[in-house]
Amino acid sequence: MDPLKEKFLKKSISVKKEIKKILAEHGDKKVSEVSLKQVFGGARGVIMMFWETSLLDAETGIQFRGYSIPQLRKKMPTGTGDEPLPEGLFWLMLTGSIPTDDEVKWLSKEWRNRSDIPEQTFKVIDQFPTDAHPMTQFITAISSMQTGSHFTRRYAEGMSKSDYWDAAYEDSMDLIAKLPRVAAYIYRRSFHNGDHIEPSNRLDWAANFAHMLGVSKKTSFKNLMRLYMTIHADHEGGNASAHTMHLIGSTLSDPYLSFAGSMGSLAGPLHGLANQEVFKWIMEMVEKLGTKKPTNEQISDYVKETLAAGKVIPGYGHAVLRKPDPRFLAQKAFAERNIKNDDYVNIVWKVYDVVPPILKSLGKVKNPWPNVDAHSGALLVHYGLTEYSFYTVLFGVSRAMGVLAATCWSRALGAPLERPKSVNLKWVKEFVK
Ligand code: CMX
Repeated sequence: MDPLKEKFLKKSISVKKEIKKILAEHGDKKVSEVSLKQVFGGARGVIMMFWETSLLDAETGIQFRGYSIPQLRKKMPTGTGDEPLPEGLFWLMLTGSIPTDDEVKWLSKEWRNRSDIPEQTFKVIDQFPTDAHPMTQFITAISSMQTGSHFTRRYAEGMSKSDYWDAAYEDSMDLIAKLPRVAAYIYRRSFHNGDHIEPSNRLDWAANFAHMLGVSKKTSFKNLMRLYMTIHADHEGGNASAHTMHLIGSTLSDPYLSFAGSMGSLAGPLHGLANQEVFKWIMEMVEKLGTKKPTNEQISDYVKETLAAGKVIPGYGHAVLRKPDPRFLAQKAFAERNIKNDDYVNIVWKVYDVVPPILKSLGKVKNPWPNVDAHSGALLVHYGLTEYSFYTVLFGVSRAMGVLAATCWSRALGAPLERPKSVNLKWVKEFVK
């Protein structure tokens, strides 16, 4: 058994025992009461799911197994770069422990070994017009790789419930290993005339992805990809892409099909597609104003026009967070360390000054602060990745690690079919009487 699988098995057996005991003693305790407003309001704040890999606090932001992003930047192996390696985060999410340098090196190699793409996947992608949205190509490519699912094959062969975790682990490792190449293939065919770049057989997972994208040879671009892939990976279980993964996986649909569904959620503009929308919105502002150096007053007018047109300010607000997103702040700190005097980075920082007071003044926006999507576009454009319709695919490659680690946990803990209750208007009227 491989070292990560062995550690995960040991950890999941002890967690399963602990949960069994807690449920036996406290299973009937109430964790939340649901108001009618929450029934109509997207179930905000309703606790109804177990998600072991990360926990989101409204004030302090995301914690991966108890570690904040600044703590991860200090404690996680960085390999040959100076940002945490996503391999380390995946290890942490599965086992609860920060891996050693050697463990992370093993995982980089393991993912390289599993990264071959089935021939049909390239053919399927090639059937799309090159201007098909990259997320459409990505979701289809993920489904096309499902023919290699261990989970589906073993289920058909009569796999025991006690082995679900093992098959989910194998699929998760394969899928994560393959995604950067698939994503880079989509990028190069859509925006670089199909001039593809072969993977390296020595780079870590995120650096290899940076290499295959081929937009910049700078070491700091590889570091950006390491940071980007780490901070976008997981945001507890209730966000739309994670929840979709959890829901589909609970039917024992395999990790490939669950992940394809999860990416459909990520492709919505209120969720992951917001990173595309942010940059589109900034480009339109620059074009309208005729300058890449707008004043705060000009930005303020543009923000007010956007709101007056009945649109949201992309990259701002959050369903749970009530402070600037630490993932935004981590990207800002990266720009401060690595990028000097970039017009688009400067615009993002000015927008950060201008937007919160305006959103606060509306009196209805619960969180006027930037979320993860407000910054990434300006960093990517700096390195030459200007095609913003691709940005959500980057988010998706990273998100795979969180939702697949959580899927391994769900299968190991025997998570049942998810089936909350819905009601109709007749029920509501009788209830309020
Ligand atoms: N700009 C303008 N209005 C906003 C706003 C924003 N950025 N954020 C919230 N509001 C509005 C809502 O549209 C809602 O208005 P109505 O009552 O008229 O419908 C009101 O403020 C209350 O909303 P809320 O409770 O503060 O926010 P929600 O939990 O309902 O929604 C979110 C959260 C993220 C969908 C919302 O803030 C938004 O639309 N933001 C812009 C899109 C975005 O950046 N999404 C990315 C989120 C991070 C991610 O998943 O990647």
